[in-house]
Amino acid sequence: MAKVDFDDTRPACLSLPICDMLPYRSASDFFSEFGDADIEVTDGRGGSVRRSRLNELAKWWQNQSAAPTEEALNGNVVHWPIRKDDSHSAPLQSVIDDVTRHLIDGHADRSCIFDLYEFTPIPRFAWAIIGQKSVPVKAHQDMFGTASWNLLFVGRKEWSFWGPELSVIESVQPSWTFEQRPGELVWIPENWWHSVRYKDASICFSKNLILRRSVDFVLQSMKSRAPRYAHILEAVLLIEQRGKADVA
Ligand SMILES: O=C(O)CCC(=O)C(=O)O
Ligand SMILES: [Fe+2]
Repeated sequence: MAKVDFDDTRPACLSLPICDMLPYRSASDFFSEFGDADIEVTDGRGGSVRRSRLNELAKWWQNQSAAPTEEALNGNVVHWPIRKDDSHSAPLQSVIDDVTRHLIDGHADRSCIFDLYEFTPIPRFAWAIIGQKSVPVKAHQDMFGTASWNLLFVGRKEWSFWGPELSVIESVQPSWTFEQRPGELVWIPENWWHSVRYKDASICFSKNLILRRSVDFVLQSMKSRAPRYAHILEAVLLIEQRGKADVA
């Protein structure tokens, strides 16, 4: 497959043939494959809201029923964490891996530092994200100063971006706005503000990446917000330092 060349210090919307590689072709394929899954519904920051059956959410998604727990889903998209150690979501791990491999092929500096190691407690920061038509995702920067990719599988979304130098973006015009269509992958560089509006009910896959170039920032951010992750990152960095010392 061809190398994916783009400036990864700026937001990008890339047309990739990756949707052709997915094992399902439509939302109904997706829901019939994973409908039984007992999924964790999280808010946009990854905080757990509650658990739900994907089947219930499918009806809501298709606008055939109210949200299963209205207060939890009102104005929210559903983040379904994809994890190798969870039998329901594990099959989706290969999609996440394929997309990530495709993006980093020939660009090793785009790899996520955590993905270089196999230890079970390492978080993979990967999700399927499901949202209804018209849902707005408020402007935010992704967690801990990670970069991320977001591959749309079904639907249409409108994205707006603001530069990372801004501390407040209220009433500032976005520097870039575009529509994402199925098969297109949005690249979100570290600390770029972004907001999303769902033009259709949509399903996407997404993964956050700790890039080498911003690892100091991520570590500081994790130390203050999520010490558990900071400990894992420190351990990984220590292993790397020792590896270098052994070679020297
Ligand atoms: O719903 C979306 O696709 C946007 C998701 C997003 O920005 C996030 O999960 O951080
Ligand atoms: Fe985001």
